[in-house]
Amino acid sequence: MSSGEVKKIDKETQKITLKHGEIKNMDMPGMTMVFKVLDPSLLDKVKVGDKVKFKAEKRNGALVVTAMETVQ
Ligand SMILES: [Cu+2]
Repeated sequence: MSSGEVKKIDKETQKITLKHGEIKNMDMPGMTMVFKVLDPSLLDKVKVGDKVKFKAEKRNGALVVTAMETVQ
């Protein structure tokens, strides 16, 4: 899991903007970027400003969040 902070949620397009730390499985440094979500219900569990842990994968050329949970 990688850590991040929710910056924006777009339920219509099923996308989330995360300010994330290093994502080791994708060899990516920290940055703010937009991800698709695998399951739109993931977006119902978080709100802007939440700190989250998430798993991201490349699927059909897009970066997709496949799991996400808030952390205290
Ligand atoms: Cu990134």
